This record gives sequence, structure tokens and C-alpha cells, in this order.
Amino acid sequence: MADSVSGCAVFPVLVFVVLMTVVSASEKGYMACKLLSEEKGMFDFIGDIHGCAGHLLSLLVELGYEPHNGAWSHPERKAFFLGDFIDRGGQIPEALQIVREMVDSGNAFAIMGNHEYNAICFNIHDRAHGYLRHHSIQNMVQHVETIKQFRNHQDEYDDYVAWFRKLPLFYECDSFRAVHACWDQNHVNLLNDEISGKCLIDSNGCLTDDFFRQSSKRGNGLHTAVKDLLRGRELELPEGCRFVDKDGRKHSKVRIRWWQNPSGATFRDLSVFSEKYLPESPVSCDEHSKPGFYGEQEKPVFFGHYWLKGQPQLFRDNVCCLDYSVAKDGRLVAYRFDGESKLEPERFVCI
Ligand SMILES: [Mn+2]
Repeated sequence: MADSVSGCAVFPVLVFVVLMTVVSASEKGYMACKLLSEEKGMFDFIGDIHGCAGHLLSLLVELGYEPHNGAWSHPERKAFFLGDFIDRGGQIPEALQIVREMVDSGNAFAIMGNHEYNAICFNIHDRAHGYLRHHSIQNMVQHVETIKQFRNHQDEYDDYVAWFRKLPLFYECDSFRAVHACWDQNHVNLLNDEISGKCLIDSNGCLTDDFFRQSSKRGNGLHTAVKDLLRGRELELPEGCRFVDKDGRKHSKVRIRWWQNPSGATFRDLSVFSEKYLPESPVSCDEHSKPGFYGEQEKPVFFGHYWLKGQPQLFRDNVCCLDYSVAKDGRLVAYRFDGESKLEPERFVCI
């Protein structure tokens, strides 16, 4: 009897603690754990911009947004940017200005892409290697357009990099989820726990240097979580198997369809790009035992990142990628979401 009484007493306390954690984290601006039931729908999700401000303006006009007091807005809707605003394209400062003004005026939400994460790490000193993201030739080449276009505007650039720290790593509300590259519930839970539990976010809602130091360290749980969420889940190819990507880099891993059941699937089935050179051998037992994949009954998830080509299409009626390579002669793509639980291909809008 005493046990059951104490059991009942503990439960509300736990609920209270959990609620307090959510509230305090969101008050600090970490939207990652904010559940906004009032923001159920009416979002225009927009994929990777990569400095293509002209495309962004055309898309906003197409979607019915208009400039008001310096920010683009819509009477009934909000934009939701899925990360990767910088690098590659020719109008990076302009693209950043549009996105930031919309976010700061409450007309849009934005989450962090791997390019914003990299830019932050590129600017944090590290005793061992100079900077958390090494200033290697390869990393410089990836970031060079941004640096060039902010030449003579160092303060403005620094201010944007500071602002990137406020961008959530993922977002969830009642009707959808959003992340730059891959939704993984275990990683999301870990990040929520570690960020609020270890004070890795400051009073302005910015992720701290300590967060970036820990998440840059291979072998750290935060590193794996951030890597998977912002760059996608990868699978090691069989020994000796390599392929070359769009930048001429050799890879021994493939980016996998994290929404597909890996059981019994081959490398070619599971790869986001079904390239001919990928082996048709089934993925190993180790990979079978890897946790989870995004289920067919889960709420819709929106992401960017994968440099897709051609006509926009849904991967599934709850899985929607909006990156169609605008910075590489592709398209800037949006999805007009009204809270539907099954997504519809007619809702794509592209430029
Ligand atoms: Mn990306």
C-alpha cells in the first residue's frame, strides 16, 4: 500500500519536472523542444537556398508573400526554412538578410543546416587544430563563396554566425517534424536531454562553444547525433567499394533512406541515390540490428540536404525532401502545408 501511494506521488512530480524542462528550454529560445499546438499548419516549407536570393524572392512572390516593413510576410501563412542558407550561390548576404528578417519579425521559422553548423565551427578556436572545423583546403573551398561575399563586412558576417547559434537543430509540433537531413528520435531525445541538462545553451538561446566542442569530437554521442541529423545517416560500403561525389570526393559510405526498413534491403535499395555502381548485396546483420527507421504512420517530416534532381516528388506520403539543387542549376522548392497528415504531391511549388 505504501508503495502504491508513493508511486502515485512520484508520477506528477516527474511530469512537472519534464514540463518545466520543456518550458525553460523553450523560454531560452531552444525551439528544439517546443511543442506548439497553435502552430498546426499553414506553413510553406522551403528547401536549401545556398545563397540563391533571386530564386528565393521569386518563390516568395509565387507563394503570395509581400514585403512589409523590411520583411517578407503573408497574411495567413509562415515560411519554414530547412537550413543551408550559405555557401555555393552568388547572393549569400542577400539570402541571409531575407531569411533573418523573416525569422526575427515572426514571419518564418528556420532550423540549422550542416553549412551553418560548419560556419560556426570554422570560427571557434581549438588548441589542437587551430579551429574546430579545420581550415583545410577542402573545407575552405566549401565555404569560400561566403567568405568572399562578406569581404569588407566582417562585423556583419560575425553577427550572422552568432545568429546561426540560435537556429534549432530540429523542430517538432503536433502536426509535423522538421530537420535538415534525418529525423532520428533517439538522437533528438539525446540532444534535448544533453542541451538542457548540461546547460549547453546560454540565456540568449544560443548553443554554446562547449556544445560545438563536444559535438565536434568523434566518438562523443553528441557528435553522432548532430552528424546524422544535419548530414544524414550513412552506411559503410563493403570493403574496397568507393564512389566519387559531385565535388570529386571519394566516399566509402552511402547516404541511406532512413525512412526505409533496412531488413533484407541491399545497398542499392537503401541508398538515397540508386546508383548503378552500388553493390546489390544485402546490408550486413550488424546494420539490421541498427535502431529504427522512420515509420509509415509517423507524422509528416520535412527536410532538405540531398541535392535531388528533376521534378519534386514525395519519398512517401509522410516523407518530404525539399532540396532540389538550386545552387547547381536545379530548383528552389517549397511545400504548402495545411496540417494534412498525408502529404500530397500537388502541394509542391517550385522556381
Ligand atoms: Mn545540407
